[in-house]
Amino acid sequence: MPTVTRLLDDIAEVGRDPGTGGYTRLAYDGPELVLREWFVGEAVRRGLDCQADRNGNLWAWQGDPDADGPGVVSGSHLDSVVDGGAYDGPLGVTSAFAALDLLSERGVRPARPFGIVAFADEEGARFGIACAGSRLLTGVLAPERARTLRDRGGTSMAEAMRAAGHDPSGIGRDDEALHRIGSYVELHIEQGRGLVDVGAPVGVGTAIWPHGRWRLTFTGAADHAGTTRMEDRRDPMLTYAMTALAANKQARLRGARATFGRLEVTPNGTNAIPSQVKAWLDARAADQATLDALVADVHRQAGERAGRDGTTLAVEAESLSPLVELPADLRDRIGRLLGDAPQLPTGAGHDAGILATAGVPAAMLFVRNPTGVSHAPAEHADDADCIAGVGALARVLADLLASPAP
Ligand code: HGY
Ligand code: MN
Ligand code: MN
Repeated sequence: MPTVTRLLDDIAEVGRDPGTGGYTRLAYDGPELVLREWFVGEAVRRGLDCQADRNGNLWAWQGDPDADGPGVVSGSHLDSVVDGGAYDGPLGVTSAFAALDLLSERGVRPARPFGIVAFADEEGARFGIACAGSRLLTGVLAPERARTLRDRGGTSMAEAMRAAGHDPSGIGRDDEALHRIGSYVELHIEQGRGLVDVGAPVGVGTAIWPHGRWRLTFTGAADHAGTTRMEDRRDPMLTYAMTALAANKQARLRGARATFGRLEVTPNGTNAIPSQVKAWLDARAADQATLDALVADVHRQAGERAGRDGTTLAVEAESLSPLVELPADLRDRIGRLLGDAPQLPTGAGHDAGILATAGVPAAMLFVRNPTGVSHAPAEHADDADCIAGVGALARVLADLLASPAP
């Protein structure tokens, strides 16, 4: 069995819901901690120096980037969304291990250190901030804000890190860890149908759409579902519902994306008009101006509707990611290596985008996803395409590792 397939098989039951077939591997929670141990085991098996940095990101090094200069790094993340797929994140980590094995089998002797990384809390599914580990590493997420983020059960990120054996007091920008990264290549299952549509197993990333998460709080008046006349209500669920319809229409008009996937209704009773509805908007677009206009329009229309419904609206931006143009020189160097591999943007956020924004030469490789489905149990990549992805990654890494650190 090919290495990447075997490695994915090794972790296939970790955090898997037998009912849905989906995976829930939230940062510093049970299943994700099992995957962290798996990562360390695979690193030790290959004689790599494995340790977590102050932000909970896991690194496995061949060679010493502190002594021998910045290395080449590949990897992704091990955490998932709730009830997500098997490939989003783990395909990048398993492919990095498999590519290292391939290079070793071929007798490739790297001229510089090689690192494999599993970034912490990329999905932000537990604490709400996407790419929390790489944002802390690069200093774009303030340590105090991160420490006080809480999950739905009220556990803070600091408490969760401490319970997992990581000291949260030291989180924050880590220049030493950043300096070790000469270049970063992340392989990821494509979250879309771009490669399917062009019939290619592997593609090269060009850009990551700007995107963000906004928390909308609609407040009204709790009351009886049966005795309160419709005209007497101040129902926040109504204002939310009209906002969701408006967001859908405005996104369609702009070729953008708007999603309300998460609600918190208070008191969440069947026979009571809610007092409050919290709704999280995930909005994305191909460029910043379109995204800004979309979000402004949704905010404006939600406010107008609240005025008509006698409710109030508060909007808070929770996590913002600007457009990332992945560095053209590295992208084109990889393009030349991979010949006719198509180049395409993505609407999904990635740690590669956070690193690129921090000035690290970062690149992405995408592996074909036959249905395009992601963040759902149906997410899938064919073995043959995963193997093609490892081959492409190995080719890229061999080229980058051949030249000594600058
Ligand atoms: O939400 C995203 O775009 C990514 O999967 N974290
Ligand atoms: Mn994801
Ligand atoms: Mn991902």
